Amino acid sequence: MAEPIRAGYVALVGRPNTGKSTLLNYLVGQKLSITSRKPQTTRHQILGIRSETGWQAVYVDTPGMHKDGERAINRVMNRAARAVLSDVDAIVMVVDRTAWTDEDERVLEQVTAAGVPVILAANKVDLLADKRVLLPHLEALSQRADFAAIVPLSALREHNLDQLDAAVLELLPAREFFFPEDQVTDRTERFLAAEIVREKITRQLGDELPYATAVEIEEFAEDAVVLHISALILVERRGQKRIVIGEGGSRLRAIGTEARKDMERLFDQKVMLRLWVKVRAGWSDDERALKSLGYDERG
Ligand SMILES: Nc1nc2c(ncn2[C@@H]2O[C@H](COP(=O)(O)OP(=O)(O)OP(=O)(O)O)[C@@H](O)[C@H]2O)c(=O)[nH]1
Ligand SMILES: [Mg+2]
Repeated sequence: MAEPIRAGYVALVGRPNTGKSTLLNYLVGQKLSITSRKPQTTRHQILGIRSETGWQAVYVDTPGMHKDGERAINRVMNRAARAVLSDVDAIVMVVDRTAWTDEDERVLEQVTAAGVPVILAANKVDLLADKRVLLPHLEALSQRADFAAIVPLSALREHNLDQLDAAVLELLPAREFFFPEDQVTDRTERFLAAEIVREKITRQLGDELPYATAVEIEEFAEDAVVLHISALILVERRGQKRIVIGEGGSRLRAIGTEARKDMERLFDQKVMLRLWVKVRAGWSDDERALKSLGYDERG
């Protein structure tokens, strides 16, 4: 008898910076979700859809859950991560190697409260100097909750990802596909373009401009030869605008060059990218302004 078709939603959750988005990108084989070494890179929930013969896993990348709920943007981001938990068929909780922090503990509380099977992924094992610490640590982790599986892996080096696949597949219910086989995300190309610009800002300027920028796409139009994209970079203060533009416009050019290359790869097309920088004071502390920029629970 033929195996039944399986499909399900799988949330990737964890505290900031554990590698959730890196993992999503490798799972779907495309760079959909932006990543950086700065915590709180992901602000929006994004789906990465993986379709194989007989099964479809709809991965949900979420903003890292963290303790500091003071600013509006942080509250909105925590809410987004929590809201998804009860609606999925499985959860992959991502932790960083052998560390176990208060934030991990809080994530675990939320995750177990959701009543959904949880796979624990111990990511970044490539960075472990002494691999012998891993086994006793994984054993200790298994005491913390009733995990469906515990998988040590490296999203960056693509180690042990098949073991994660196998654990996820076990938890997918027998069900028809949710999305057409060729669809890889729920997000528009405009959204992906804005995120690429934000990634380059975060990577190039993260230390100077933590979380103070947002990106809006003002034009996204295709002619016979090239895709024209104009993006507006919003910052909170004039000094930040100067930093984003840089000496004689050099920083903005570097951001633009990197972003354009990624866009050309993702959209498989030549891209003409224009960037603008504008000050919009207090945008990240005002929940209403965030909503108008698309930062609500749904993203
Ligand atoms: N060495 C190593 N680095 C990794 C691995 N996975 C992710 N990273 C790095 O860890 C950093 C954070 O990765 P992200 O994927 O942005 O982490 P995240 O959990 O999505 O972070 P937030 O969206 O901020 O919650 C980046 O610099 C990644 O390159 C891994 O397996 N090994
Ligand atoms: Mg992320």
